[in-house]
Amino acid sequence: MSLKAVCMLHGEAVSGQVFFEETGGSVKVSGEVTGLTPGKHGFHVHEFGDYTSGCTSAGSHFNPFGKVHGAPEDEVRHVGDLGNIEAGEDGKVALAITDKVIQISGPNSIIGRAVVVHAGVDDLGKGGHELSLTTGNAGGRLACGVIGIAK
Ligand SMILES: [Cu+2]
Ligand SMILES: [Zn+2]
Repeated sequence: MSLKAVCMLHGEAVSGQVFFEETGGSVKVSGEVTGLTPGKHGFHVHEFGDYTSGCTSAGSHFNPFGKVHGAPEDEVRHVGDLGNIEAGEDGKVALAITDKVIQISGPNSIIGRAVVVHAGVDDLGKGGHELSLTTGNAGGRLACGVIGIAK
């Protein structure tokens, strides 16, 4: 049996649907994001599934172990660090991510938290900017949504 979660992304120009499926120690992320500018955009799970003041209320990257920001493949990363998604000329991304750190059930569960898509590129902690080790300096929040249990 696999566990499933879903997140509807809402923003001014950007929208999307994100599906999560956990099987055998990894989570497959699929779905689509549209309305982006072509190129890379930071893509993270943030701490709070809270939209009271828009995407700002989602807080920081989901980081239950107090680590620094990194790339998805790094040993040291936030649980929520899913790196970048890359939009084509049509502004669309077909999501195809497999991650071994986020979980649908367990200590790294992302249920009730938020997905945020950023205006800029996540430098994966390596940009040398003062924000590199906290946010990847990925800029503003274009769209977000709360992650829920899917049927
Ligand atoms: Cu983010
Ligand atoms: Zn991070």
